[in-house]
Amino acid sequence: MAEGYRDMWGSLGLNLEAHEGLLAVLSDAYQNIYLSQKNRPKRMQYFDFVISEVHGQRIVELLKAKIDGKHIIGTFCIYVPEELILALDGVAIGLCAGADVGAEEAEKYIPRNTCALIKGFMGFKLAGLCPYVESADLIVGETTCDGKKKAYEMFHQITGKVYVMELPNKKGDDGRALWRNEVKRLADKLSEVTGKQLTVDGLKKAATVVNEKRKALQRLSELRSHDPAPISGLDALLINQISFYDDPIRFTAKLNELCDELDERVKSGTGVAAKGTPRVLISGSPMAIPNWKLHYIVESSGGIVVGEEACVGERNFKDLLPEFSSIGDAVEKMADRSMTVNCACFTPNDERMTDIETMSSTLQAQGVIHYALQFCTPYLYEAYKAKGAVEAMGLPFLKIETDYSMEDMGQLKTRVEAFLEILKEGARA
Ligand code: BJ8
Repeated sequence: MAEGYRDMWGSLGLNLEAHEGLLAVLSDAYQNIYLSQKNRPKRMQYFDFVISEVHGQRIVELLKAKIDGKHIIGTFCIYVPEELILALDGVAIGLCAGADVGAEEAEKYIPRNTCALIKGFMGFKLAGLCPYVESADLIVGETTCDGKKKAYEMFHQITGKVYVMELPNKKGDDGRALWRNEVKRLADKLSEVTGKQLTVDGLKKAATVVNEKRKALQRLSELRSHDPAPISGLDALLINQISFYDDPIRFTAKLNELCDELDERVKSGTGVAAKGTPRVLISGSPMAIPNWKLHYIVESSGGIVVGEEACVGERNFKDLLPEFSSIGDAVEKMADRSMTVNCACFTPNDERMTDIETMSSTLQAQGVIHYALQFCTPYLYEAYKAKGAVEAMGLPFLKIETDYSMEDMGQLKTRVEAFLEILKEGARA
């Protein structure tokens, strides 16, 4: 891929040598983690192709969209309504990073005890490795955890492109009113950047595109409830990660084709792992691309991941945007829809416990692994309540705190293997 895109990467100001090194490492990791899986659905080929071109063809498409008058809007949080961006002729791109890159550079701006996700997006930019940040016309941040809201100050200093939305800490009426106003403020900001005005028609078209994407992701999620599982957790995670980058209409069509194949697998009892393989729900911090670490450990240790109670996962698609009749109504409904995302940055956040319970039973999970990035205070705190909720259902619970490095792989694998043994014993009893 590299030769054909060198000029484009150079024009975006990437560090060409470091960037080629990164692509080579990622390609090896993908080969070892993804392409070595047995019995994958054929239609995963499309998603393999998207990954192979994630810094190539997709960036060509974004730059072409800019020439055609569209604007690229980067986001870090699913609270930012994607419909609003599309309705104002924008292209929405998720910017979270899931690799341990540029940490030394990042630590010149942010404290060492910052989570890997924040260090990752700062590091990617500072090391000259992120064509998405370079292509973006506007980057929308939000006041979620302390780390993110302070990092955005630095990120704005570095990129000059950051706009921050104020997210409430509580979900009551005052919080809802604040957030509705923030969504309205974002609409004004996007209009200013794109030079376009909101229309009810434009909003309806955008709502259809994003709701269809959510429905396809819901369909995938439902298919994972079958035993044997028709698709690996690794592949399902990858699809969820790609949903933040790919063209939404094409993505939805390709995902529905894959789901048709999975329907056939379910009918014929074909799985990626044998019936009775221990089934695990993962709950916690988001796993940005290319963070495949925990799924890989679980699935290379004899288990299968059947769902993610996470923002790269169920929280992103579980609720559709309802119908609306005017621009004001649409803005309120978009704001209210995102308020159903049960992020640990809220207090209290007991609805997340209900989500974990519901997903565990719908997906027939036999145990829950709580995953939090090191230094992610909100999710590390909520692990305590999650343990109580999961154990009250009679299911085993494992708490994992890790980062993007590979140093603790051996130790994590030992803990996960022991956890899977408990699930097997539970199934035998
Ligand atoms: S709605 S989870 S996408 S804020 S891992 S940066 S919380 S210290 S990402 Fe998130 Fe929106 Fe919430 Fe979802 Fe902070 Fe934790 Fe780091 Fe995190």
